[in-house]
Amino acid sequence: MGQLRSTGMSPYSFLGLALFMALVAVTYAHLPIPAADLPTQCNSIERCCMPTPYKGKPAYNFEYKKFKKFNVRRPAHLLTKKEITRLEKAYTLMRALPDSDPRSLLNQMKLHCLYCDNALYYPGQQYPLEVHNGWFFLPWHRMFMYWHERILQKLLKDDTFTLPFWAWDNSMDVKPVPNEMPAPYARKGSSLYDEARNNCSFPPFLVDLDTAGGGCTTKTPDFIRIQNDRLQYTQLVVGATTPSLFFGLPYYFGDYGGKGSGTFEDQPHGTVHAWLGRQDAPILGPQYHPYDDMGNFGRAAFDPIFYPHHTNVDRIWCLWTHIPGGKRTHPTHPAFLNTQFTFYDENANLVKHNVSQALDTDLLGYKFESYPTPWMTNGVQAGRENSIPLCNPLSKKATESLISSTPKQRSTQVLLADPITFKVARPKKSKGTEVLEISGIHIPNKTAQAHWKVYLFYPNVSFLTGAACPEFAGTFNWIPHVGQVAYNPDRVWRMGVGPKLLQMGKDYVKSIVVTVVQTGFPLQALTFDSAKIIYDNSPEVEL
Ligand SMILES: *[C@@H]1O[C@H](CO)[C@@H](O)[C@H](O)[C@H]1NC(C)=O
Ligand SMILES: *[C@@H]1O[C@H](CO)[C@@H](O)[C@H](O)[C@H]1NC(C)=O
Ligand SMILES: *[C@@H]1O[C@H](CO)[C@@H](O)[C@H](O)[C@H]1NC(C)=O
Ligand SMILES: *[C@@H]1O[C@H](CO)[C@@H](O)[C@H](O)[C@H]1NC(C)=O
Ligand SMILES: [Cu+2]
Repeated sequence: MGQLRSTGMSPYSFLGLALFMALVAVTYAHLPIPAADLPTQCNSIERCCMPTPYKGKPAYNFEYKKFKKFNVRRPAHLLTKKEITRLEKAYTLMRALPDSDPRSLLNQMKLHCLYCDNALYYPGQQYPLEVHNGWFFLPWHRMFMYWHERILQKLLKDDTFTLPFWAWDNSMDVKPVPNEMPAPYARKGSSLYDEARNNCSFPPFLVDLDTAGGGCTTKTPDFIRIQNDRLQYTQLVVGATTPSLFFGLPYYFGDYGGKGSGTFEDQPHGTVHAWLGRQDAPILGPQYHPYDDMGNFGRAAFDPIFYPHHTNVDRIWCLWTHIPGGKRTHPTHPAFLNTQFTFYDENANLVKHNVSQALDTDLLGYKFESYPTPWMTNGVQAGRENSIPLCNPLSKKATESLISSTPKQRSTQVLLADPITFKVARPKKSKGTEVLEISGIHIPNKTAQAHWKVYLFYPNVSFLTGAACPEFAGTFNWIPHVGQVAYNPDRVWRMGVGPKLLQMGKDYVKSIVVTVVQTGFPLQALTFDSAKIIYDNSPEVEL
C-alpha cells in the first residue's frame, strides 16, 4: 500500500487505491457463507471434527430429489408398533456404524457440534462459524434433519422411513400425553434411549417450557399446561410477527458470533434442551459436562431425542408461516439465501446445500401430519386469544401514573438479583413493526451464562410464574459454548412491542414500562447501553 501514501496520483497509485477500496468493500460487504470444506477446515478443541482422514468424493451441489409421494412426519407419541420397531432399528443401525463413518450417531453429534462450537475456520477469517444465535438457526437445523433422515432411510433400505416429531408444544390433557417424553424414547435398553438425561424429564413429567435449571420443578401439571400455551403465544405469535423477530438477526460471513437469536430459538426451542439435560452428567464419564447431553451444543445431537425435538422445531416453522397477521416469511437478503452448508449425504459423500433450497418443505418431499396447536390461540377458543386477564391489571390512570413515576433507561442501571424497571418512549408511528431493542449488552463474565426475561407494565412480577402472564414479553439467553471465543458486542435483543401492547389493551401509551429480571445462575452484573423503540421492516434487514 506504499503507493497510497505518495502525493502524486500516478495511474499505478490510482489502481492501488481502487484495489484498496475493493478490499474494503469486500471486508465490510455482507457476504453469504461459502460451503465449508469438511473435515479439513475443522479445528475443534472439543474434538468434534468429523473423522479424519475421511476421503469421499468432492462435494457436489444439492438438487431436489424426485419423489412420487410425500413422506409424512408423524407425532412421536402416536406411532404404531410397526413404526416404533422401524425407528428403533434405524438407530440401532446408526449406532452400529464405525466411528470412521461420518453417518454414525457419534459423528452426527459431531456435525452439530462443529457447526457451533468454535470449530470451523475459514482461511483469512478470524472467527469460527456459528449457526446458532441468528437467522441460520432454522434453515441449518432443517438441513440437518433432512440429511439425517436420508441416512436412516438408506440404512433401513426404506425410502418411506420418516422421522417423527415430538409435539412438546401441545399441552392438551389427553392420553397418550403429547408433551411428555415420547414413550419409545423413554424405554431403557432401546436404541432411542440416552442415559444423559435429567431424571425429571421422564414420563409422567410434562415439559416445562419455562424451565430455569432443567428437569425437576414444583409447578403443577395444570400450571405447566397453561404456562406453556401462553408463553408460546408470546414467543411464536404476538412476539414474532416478522422474519427478523422469529428467525433472528443477520449473520454474515466472518461475523463474530451471532448478533441475536430469534424468539423461537431461545424459548421454547432452547428450554426443551435445558429441560432434558442432566445436571450431574459428569458422573457418567470424563467426556461429559453438566447438562449433557441435550443441554449442551457439543453433545446434544448424541441423544436420539434431539431429532424429534428438531423436527418439531421444523414443523412449528412451517406452521408459523401460516399464522395470520404480520409478515411471516423468511429473510430475503442474498447473504441468507446464498449461504451454503456442507453435509454428509446418505452415501457419506459431501453435499453443498444452499439455504435457498431449504425454505420449502414441499420441494424437499416431506410434510407433517396435522396435530392441534392450542398455543396459537393462547390456549383458548379462537377469537378469544387476547381475553386472558393481565396479572397486574392497571386502570388507565394507574398506567399513566406508573409511567410518570418510572425513571428513563440509563446505561448505569445494573441488573443483578433485583429486577430493574425503566421506561422507553414510543416514537411517532412509522412503517414496519414496532420493536423494542436493547443494545450494548454488557456481560462481565462471558464464560458464564446470562439469562433474563422482560415484562411490560409489571414491576412487581414474580418470574417463576410470570411467563403465563400477558405481560411477559420475551427472554434473552447467553449460553457460552465450550471453547467459544466470541461474544458479539453488536449483539442486540429485540421484541415486538406493537403487537404486545395491542394484546394487552395498552396501545394508547406514549411510553412503555419495561421490567427486566435476571433468571440465570450465577447472577451477573448486567448493563445495557441503550433501550429504544425502532421499526422492523424485515424481510428487508441489514445490520
Ligand atoms: C432426581 O435426582 C435428584 C438428584 O439425584 C434427586 O434429588 C431427585 O429426587 C430425583 N427426582 C426424581 C423424580 O427421581
Ligand atoms: C447456491 O449458492 C452458491 C454460492 O452462493 C451460488 O453460486 C449458487 O448459484 C446457488 N445455487 C442455487 C441453486 O441457488
Ligand atoms: C466466569 O465464569 C466461569 C464459569 O462459571 C467461572 O469458572 C469463572 O471463575 C468466572 N470468572 C470470573 C472472573 O468470575
Ligand atoms: C403486583 O401488584 C398488583 C397491584 O398493583 C397486584 O394485583 C399483583 O397481585 C401483584 N403481583 C405480584 C406478583 O406481587
Ligand atoms: Cu441446535
